[in-house]
Amino acid sequence: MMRTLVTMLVGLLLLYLTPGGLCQGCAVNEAEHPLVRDLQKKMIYSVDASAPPNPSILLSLRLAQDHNMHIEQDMLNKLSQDAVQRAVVSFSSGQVALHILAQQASCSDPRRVSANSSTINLVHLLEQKFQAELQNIAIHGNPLTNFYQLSLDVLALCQLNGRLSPANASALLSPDHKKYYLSGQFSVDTAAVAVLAQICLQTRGQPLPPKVHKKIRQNVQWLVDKILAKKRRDGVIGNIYSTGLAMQALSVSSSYLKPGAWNCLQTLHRVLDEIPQGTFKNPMAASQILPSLENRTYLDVSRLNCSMNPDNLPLSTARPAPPTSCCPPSISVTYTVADSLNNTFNNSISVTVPQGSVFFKVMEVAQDKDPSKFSFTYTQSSWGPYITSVQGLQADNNQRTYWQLLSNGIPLSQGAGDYVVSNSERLEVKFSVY
Ligand code: B12
Repeated sequence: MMRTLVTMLVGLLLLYLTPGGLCQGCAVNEAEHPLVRDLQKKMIYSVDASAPPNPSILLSLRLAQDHNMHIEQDMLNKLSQDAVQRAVVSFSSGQVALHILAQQASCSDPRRVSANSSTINLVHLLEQKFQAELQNIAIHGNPLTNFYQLSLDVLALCQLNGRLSPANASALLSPDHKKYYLSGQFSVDTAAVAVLAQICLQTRGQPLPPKVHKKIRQNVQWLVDKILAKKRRDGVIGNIYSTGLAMQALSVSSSYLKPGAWNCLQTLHRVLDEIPQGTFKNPMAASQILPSLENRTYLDVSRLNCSMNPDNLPLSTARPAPPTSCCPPSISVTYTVADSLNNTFNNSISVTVPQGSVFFKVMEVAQDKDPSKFSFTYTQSSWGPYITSVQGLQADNNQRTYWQLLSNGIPLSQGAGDYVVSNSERLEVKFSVY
């Protein structure tokens, strides 16, 4: 009896002390693993050769258990080419950070990325872009991008021992409404990356001065508590698209969690249930969920041993054809565009589209019908088309304005290129502040 009790206590203690602590064993089991392989394959097949290569995809493939070394090498070459050609002028700081993590995860030196007889030092470039972000905060009060990207920057500079003062980084990522709230909602994604970045600061390099150590502990505790407050009963944290990053954050900060505060396996199973429903069909969504299914985090990129990877993910040469349904019936939706900040316009139209159409299609049909009211522009981003203007009214980062997508008055958790509309739905694109 006594011996059983002692064994149980020792077991619990070990569980608590091991890295990943509360989340030990929180990875898919053998029976569930085909779901992960499926996600990996879909992600690889959905890579669009005409779009810029996406570092988040290679990063997540590198963190997986199974590998297709040929595909990963090909992606790495394309990323290197893109970086030497465009990084200096066209990449945001967060894009440089993701490229650094993808290179590091591929055991390639981000300080010497070579392609087409040019070489670029991405760590040096990130140091410069990070300074430009800080300067923009000093002048305009907002970063050039956002605090999600600033957190990625700190994470990448920390992992690569780049020029970064932990004292300044901890002040930058301190609790603040403006940093961690978007449109009045706590951004779990931003908080999760900020946790990863600060756990990196705590565990890498020189020991921190006690004051900085304390500050980082307070920051992480605040972020972890806020993330946990966004945990829903079914295990989702924030929404399904922030859950993967939240899982990474919580699994590296187990010493900040009270026992029983989070049931990692419940969250994992909730995520697994969503895979067959196509919830992660957007390759970005897949890339952000994959590491947490394998109980891996972005902090593991420096620990990967590339020569030990099995080359065990064969892909058929023919891509699976996208499902086609002939001649779907038509559905009708109401579509509104409104400037809710200056109240300069508020126009509605009824639009008929084939069943199964996405929001973007509705916008195109409305634009064709009445361009003076429904014209719009977009940029192609890693998540798909990002709406930048309607009726010539442009979103502006320095003013914190954007075009918000809503359905029946509720903000969507997917973009215009992914959200499938339903009959009689009231869709809206609304000029808003975040
Ligand atoms: C910051 C942010 C925003 C900012 C972007 C402006 C800014 N200041 O940077 C604001 C608040 C405006 C915003 C808006 C939206 N966002 Co947002 N956003 C993010 C966040 C936290 C970080 C993005 C980032 O910087 N990535 C790093 C850089 C290096 O990558 P990037 O691809 O170059 O980043 C750009 C694009 O991602 C783009 N962007 C941001 N959000 C979205 C959403 C979509 C659908 C698209 C196509 C592009 C896009 O802006 C980034 C900066 O230029 C992510 C979180 C995450 N997990 O990725 C959510 C996230 C990408 N957003 C999301 C959503 C749903 C939206 C909205 C559709 C919400 C809405 N109902 O209107 C809108 C986009 C509408 C439109 N106009 O097309 C979801 C996407 C999920 C999905 N399956 O598609 C995410 C994952 C958050 C979540 N967990 O729900 N977003």
